[in-house]
Amino acid sequence: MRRNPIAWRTASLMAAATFVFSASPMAIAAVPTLSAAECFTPAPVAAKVKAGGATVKDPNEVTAKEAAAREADLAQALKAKGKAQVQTVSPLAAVITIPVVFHVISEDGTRANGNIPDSMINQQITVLNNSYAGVYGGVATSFRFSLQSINRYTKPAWYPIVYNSSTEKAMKQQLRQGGDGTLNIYTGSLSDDLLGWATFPVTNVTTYDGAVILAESLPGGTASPYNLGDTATHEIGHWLNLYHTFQGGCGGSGDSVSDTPAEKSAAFGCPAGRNTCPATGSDPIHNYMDYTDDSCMYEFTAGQATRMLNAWNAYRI
Ligand SMILES: [Ca+2]
Ligand SMILES: [Ca+2]
Ligand SMILES: [Ca+2]
Ligand SMILES: [Zn+2]
Repeated sequence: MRRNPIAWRTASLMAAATFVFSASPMAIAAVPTLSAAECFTPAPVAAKVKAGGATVKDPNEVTAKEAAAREADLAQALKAKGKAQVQTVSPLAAVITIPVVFHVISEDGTRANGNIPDSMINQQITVLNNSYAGVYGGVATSFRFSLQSINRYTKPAWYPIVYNSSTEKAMKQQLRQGGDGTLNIYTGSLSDDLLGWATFPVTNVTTYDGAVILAESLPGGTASPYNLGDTATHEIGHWLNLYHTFQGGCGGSGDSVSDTPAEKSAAFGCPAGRNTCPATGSDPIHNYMDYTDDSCMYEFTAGQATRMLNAWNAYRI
């Protein structure tokens, strides 16, 4: 990805600091391979960045080791619940409606500083329902979304929301609602040029669980070309256990989904015909789990739908 060199220098310093003082993604990457029996997976975080955006460390990067540990954990968690691995999804037979709680964080109550209107949130829910139903393209997944409440907070100390900060953790601890299958979404201005980040599902869901989304990326927002609501679509894909389409690059098991062609690196904009790996198929630039513009991404695959349903069965019910 492209980075502003000055911003990247600052970000590198921040990365060094977080490595020392907190459980940063770098620290997580250093965790040795976990056996399935240990049944423990750290809660890594996945994100989406703007083209040219700097980031502390691309938080989406999961090492091959960690991906392998997570696969073993998924199989173990399904077994522990006495559930069989689903091979294909019949969406009409398995519609799961996810309760959604919105937390709108604002610095001072103005739209410019986070206080987005209800209309943007309602449109976001519509976009989520359409994207996960395959209305814009791709397959229909099992998932639909139901808005439970919109909670507003004017609190300068929480603004902007700083990725992996003690403030973010404390805020979520105070605000998170519902059980393992309740989707808590936090909106605001974000650190590190990030569009959003989300937690992957784990056996023991904590108060850190949820998705953080740039407020102006919601439909009708100002974050063009990322203002059609697909940052939320993407982050919720992570919340349901999907990796980026470019996870692992051209080699290995990639994103652990067989029907998404391997992709060497994130795609930005909408590069038609991009083909960065020798494996069959052009890069999946229209997939919600790439980094392309919102107008360019419009599909999930059958393999992703199956992966999400298995993760739901393993971790969120
Ligand atoms: Ca794949
Ligand atoms: Ca290819
Ligand atoms: Ca789209
Ligand atoms: Zn991501």
